[in-house]
Amino acid sequence: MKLYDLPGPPSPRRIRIFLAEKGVEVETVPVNIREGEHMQEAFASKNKRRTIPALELDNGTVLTESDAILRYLEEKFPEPPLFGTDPEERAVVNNWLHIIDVDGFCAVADALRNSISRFENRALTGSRDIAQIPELAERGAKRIDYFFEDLEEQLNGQTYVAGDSYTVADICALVVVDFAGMAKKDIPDNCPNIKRWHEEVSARPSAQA
Ligand SMILES: N[C@@H](CCC(=O)N[C@@H](CS)C(=O)NCC(=O)O)C(=O)O
Repeated sequence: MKLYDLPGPPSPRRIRIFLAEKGVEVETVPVNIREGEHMQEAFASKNKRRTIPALELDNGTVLTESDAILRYLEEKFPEPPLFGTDPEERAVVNNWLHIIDVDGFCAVADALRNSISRFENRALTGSRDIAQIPELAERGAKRIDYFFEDLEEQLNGQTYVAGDSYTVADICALVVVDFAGMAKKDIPDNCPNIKRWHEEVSARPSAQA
């Protein structure tokens, strides 16, 4: 198994934290997306979507989406369970993974990629050139506020995003909250639950991955 990876960007970090929580080491291949290495044939022939992370399995299959990679790794390395331990907990984890991705990750990506000059004509990841839309950056920033509001409410009275156990929902939420910081959206002062939770999950050794 090989993980195409780079320290810094949010999506590969989800996989590294997950692997660290599992105590599993995987061969990694750095792909420097800042220098356009993902557009070169060596990587593009492996992943035509030209994004990281990508996980190349031992049978040659290449998984290109973080969600699929995380679910594959959970099946391969079931201990400790990170997707919940019963149908109800799994359902809440899955529910929140969707919210974190759509309301959190996509909001931050819209805010950043539609405003920063480095992403001019690269407003979406992938092989296509796509123009920035400044209004989407504005809307993204507003959606980050709403995401914080919803996460704050979810963490009220419970330790972790999906309940009393640390799960992949905490990993993905941590990555999104730190990603929001890159868009200059820090945890708002009126979100004590997120602040308490963020301190706790950031203190786990896996958060350094
Ligand atoms: N669908 C992918 C998207 C991953 C993604 O957005 N990766 C970014 C880094 S965080 C990337 O590869 N960007 C390349 C680019 O900006 O062209 C997933 O969820 O795993």
